[in-house]
Formats: sequence, structure tokens, C-alpha cells
Amino acid sequence: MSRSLTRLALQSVVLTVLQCETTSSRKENRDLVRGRIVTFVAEERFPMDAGKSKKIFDALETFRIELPSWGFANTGTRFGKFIQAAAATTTEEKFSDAGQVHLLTGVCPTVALHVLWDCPDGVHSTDDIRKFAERHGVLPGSINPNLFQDQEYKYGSFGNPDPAIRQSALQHTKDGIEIARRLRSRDISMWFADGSNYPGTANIRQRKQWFKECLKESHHQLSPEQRLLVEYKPFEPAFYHTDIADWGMALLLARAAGPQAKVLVDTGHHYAAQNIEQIVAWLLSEDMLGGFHFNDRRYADDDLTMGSIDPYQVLRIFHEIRYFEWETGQHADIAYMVDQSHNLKGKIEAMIQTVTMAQELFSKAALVDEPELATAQQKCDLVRAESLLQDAFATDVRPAIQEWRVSKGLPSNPMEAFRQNGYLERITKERAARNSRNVSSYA
Ligand code: PSV
Ligand code: MN
Repeated sequence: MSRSLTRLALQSVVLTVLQCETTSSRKENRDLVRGRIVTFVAEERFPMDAGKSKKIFDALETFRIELPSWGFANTGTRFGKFIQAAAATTTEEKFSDAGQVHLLTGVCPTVALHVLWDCPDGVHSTDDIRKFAERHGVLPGSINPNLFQDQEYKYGSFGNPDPAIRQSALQHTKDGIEIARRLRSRDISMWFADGSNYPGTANIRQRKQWFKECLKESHHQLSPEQRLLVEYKPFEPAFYHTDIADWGMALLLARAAGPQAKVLVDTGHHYAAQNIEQIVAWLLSEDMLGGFHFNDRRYADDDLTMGSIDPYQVLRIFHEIRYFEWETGQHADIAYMVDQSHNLKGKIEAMIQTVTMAQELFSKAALVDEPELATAQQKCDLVRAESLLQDAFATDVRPAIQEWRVSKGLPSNPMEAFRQNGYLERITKERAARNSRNVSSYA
């Protein structure tokens, strides 16, 4: 049977019959499809063609993703924490764990820091942080001022009606910018828990004005190479209104702040069913997309492992970025960061899983044939256009990624390498006693 006939036959049968265990030559099979006996030939699995492999290699060369220090620490829900014997409790341990993920994957050279959690002495912590970075092979990445934990922020930070509290939030942000400057970190990521729980309790327009003023003043402190990233979130911990609830509000505030302010998209910070890739496409076209906090979710801001629930959505996001770059010839200057909280999975394994998944989805997005897609869109050939994304998504990119890793002297399977290299056993021994004293209840 000719190959084209084979293809035709294959298209007419259900996919499950493709489960042909041989990778060598063709194999005759018979199967019952809707009452008809159909004879077909299952195709051998061909190695990926060189053009596709090259696209994947090129994509992987450019792809880097930042790990959050807090992703290695014990975290929980508002019902309590499940303490892990190996979790990191000091900033140095977080650097060590992030360093381990970078050592095995080669694509996570920076670690995001949260000022209150990682810089206990504020700007004076930077010498220690530089030492940790050197010792563990990962650099400090984005700096996250913390404007939500202190008691004074009960009614807000930049949106607080008390001018003294707005001032202290501003001072903390300026300190964060100084920390970033000393550590040569480019991005200062601003997330605000500000909002209200009950209708009528906050002057929404007035708070918007305070936000504008404070962000403008923060922007003033930036060095020329630094950026201020404004993150939005429609709910939690405020449940009636949040002051920066969506990308439009973040965009307006970033524009008001100044030219070095951009929007940060945390994938978990949307209402269910919102079209995140469209938001990404709009922000790109406005030159206002600064970065991502990746995670996945089923219901709210669940902070689950990237791609664990809806990997196709991540591909669509990456595709919009690549499509923008292809069409405009511009480089989209975006910081890819992870923002996850693993209450049950091992912290380091969850991070390796995330990074691996991110590489797979980025590689798949690189396989979308952009010129073909543009033609199909222009001709309104809907099925062709859609299938270009679907085919890319369905491609098994793992062998090519493994080859790329080997070409870089990295383990082809970082998770296996981690499970065998003894790091987890060592830190479990070192940290177990301290972690067992960790409090898991809020009582
Ligand atoms: C808030 O939900 C958030 O996404 C912000 O980015 C914080 O910095 C981070 O989570 C803290 O876990
Ligand atoms: Mn976030």
C-alpha cells in the first residue's frame, strides 16, 4: 500500500488502533470500527525531521525560567501547612535547592526573592545573598517587595487611607529597588493584596489615585536598566474588590507610573475561562508585557504545577509570543518566572517537573508553522489554522529535548538524575529536625 493510501486509511479509523508497539517496519492490523472490519497499516514511528529538531534546539537555547525562592519553603493553605522534612527554611537553603534545579536542567539561572522572607536585614542582606548565589550557582532574580504581610497593611498598602502607612509601603518599595540595584536584579515585581471585603467600605477612585502616585514615585527610583512589573489579581485575600483587579487596570497604572513599568501576568490570577492568551497578545501589541508568573489552576489561584491541568493553554500563550516575534521581527523582552506553591509534592521534584514541562510546551510552540498559519488565517481556512496549533501540541518533543540536554552536558532526564544523586537524602537528614519543629497550625 502506498504511503498516501496508508495515511488515508489511518485517518478513517479511531486513534487507539495506532497503538502499534513496533517502531520498525509497517505492521498489518485489523480492527472493528463502527461494525465494519477495516484493514490498515500502522505507520512506523519516524524520527523527528531535522528541521523540527533544529526549531526545538533554537527555542531551547533562548528559553530560561526563574524559580521562586518561596517555592522551596513550607507552604500551606488557610487551613494549615503540611510540613516537609526537606523543605528550605533559610535563604541559603532556598538558593541551594534552586541551584540544584539549575544544575540538573541548565535553564534556571536566577531565583526570585521576596524581600521580607529572604532579606531579613533589608538592604543589609545583600552581601549574604551574593555569597549564597556564588556558593550555589544561581543569581538573584526579580525582587518582590512584600506589602501584604505586616499588620499595618490590614487595610492596604499603596491604597491605605492612612498616609503614614502609604509612606511606609513606599519606603519598603524603595528599599526593594535598592536591594535589586545592589544585586543587579533588573525586575522589581509589585503585587498588592490591597482591596476590600464589603461593598461601600473603600473609596475605589481615591485608592486608584493613591496607587498612581505611589507607583510613579517608585518608578522614579529605578535605575535606567531596571523595570517595575505590576501584577494584577481579581480576588484573594480581598474578596469584594481588589485595587488592581485585572490586566487593564495594571496596564493603566503601569503607564501612569512611567516607561519602565510593565504588566506581569500571573496565570492563576484570572477568572475561570478567561482567555489569557488574548490578554498576552494585547499586552504584546501595546509593548506592555513584562513577565509571567507561571502556575496552573483548576478553580482559583491554586498555584499548581505549570501545565498540570491545562497544558494546551500554556502552548497557546507561548504561541502568541512567538507569533508576535515572527510577525514583527521584534524580540519580546519577557521574564518567565514560576510562582507555585507545592503543599504535597516534594518541592524540588515539583520544580524540576515544572521546568521540564515548560521546556516541552515552549518547544511545541516553536513547531507551529507561522507562515502557514498566517496564510490559513488570511484565507479563513479555519481547520488548517487550528490544526497547525493542534499538530504542534501533539508532537512528542521529548526525544529532541533529551538530545539538546545531552549536547549541553546535562542529564537527559533531570528528574531521574535528581532521584539518584543523593541530594534529597542529604538535605532531608540535615533539615528534618528543624522542620519537625515547624508550626503547621494557625491556632
Ligand atoms: C500573590 O498571589 C502572588 O502571586 C504574588 O506574586 C506574590 O508575590 C506571590 O503570590 C507570593 O506567593
Ligand atoms: Mn504571582
